Amino acid sequence: MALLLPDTRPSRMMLDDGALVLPGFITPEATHLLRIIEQVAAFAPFRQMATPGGGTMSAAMTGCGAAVWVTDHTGYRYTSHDPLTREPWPAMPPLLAELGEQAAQAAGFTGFTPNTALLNRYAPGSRMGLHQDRDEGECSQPVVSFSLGRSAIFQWGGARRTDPVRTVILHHGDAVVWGGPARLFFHGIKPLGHETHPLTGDLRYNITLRYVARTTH
Ligand code: MD6
Ligand code: FE
Repeated sequence: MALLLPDTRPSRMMLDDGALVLPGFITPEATHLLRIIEQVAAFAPFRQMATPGGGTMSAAMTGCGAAVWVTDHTGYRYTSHDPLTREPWPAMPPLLAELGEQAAQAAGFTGFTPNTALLNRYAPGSRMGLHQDRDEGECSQPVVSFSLGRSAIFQWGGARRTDPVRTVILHHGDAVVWGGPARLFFHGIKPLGHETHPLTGDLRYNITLRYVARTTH
């Protein structure tokens, strides 16, 4: 019963200059965040999006805020409307933006004003290949990520795809923040195993908060 063990990890783990894990940072708000995910998904359902290469994303995605990252056979972009429902994406819940700002602050980034939250849902076997977050049209603000439910193995590389990759386990309640010199570093998620979490069963959710400056309809 992992939940009954005290969390003895340090309150911050540096990955690189500008990148760190804040273990347990959002644990007190975890059930609230899971409820927010449910509410967003009721309007903008999770879906496995097509990729330009002809495949589909392994994780199911949705989001909220002024714009949300989408992919289809034509490429990646941020849209103001959900291509599935043709409605505007659900508004950013104030708690999400506040927690994002607090996590960024704890990591030394002041003035983070997230206007998009991407929600990822991982089932057993779901993964996210090594990638950079670089469709935002600006890099001055950090990315803040919250992990909920099942744990996952996070891969942390460097500025080049071929740089050595380290692994870190991200648990329910953990936040990761990166920006500054690490803002465009490669990272990914290894295929999820089959254990279960008391709150989410065999699923893992990830919320990434960003500031996006470049948006289409
Ligand atoms: C995930 N996250 O943790 C995938 N990107 O499920 C990301 O790709 C990610 O966690 C940018 C910043 C934080 C992240
Ligand atoms: Fe990413």
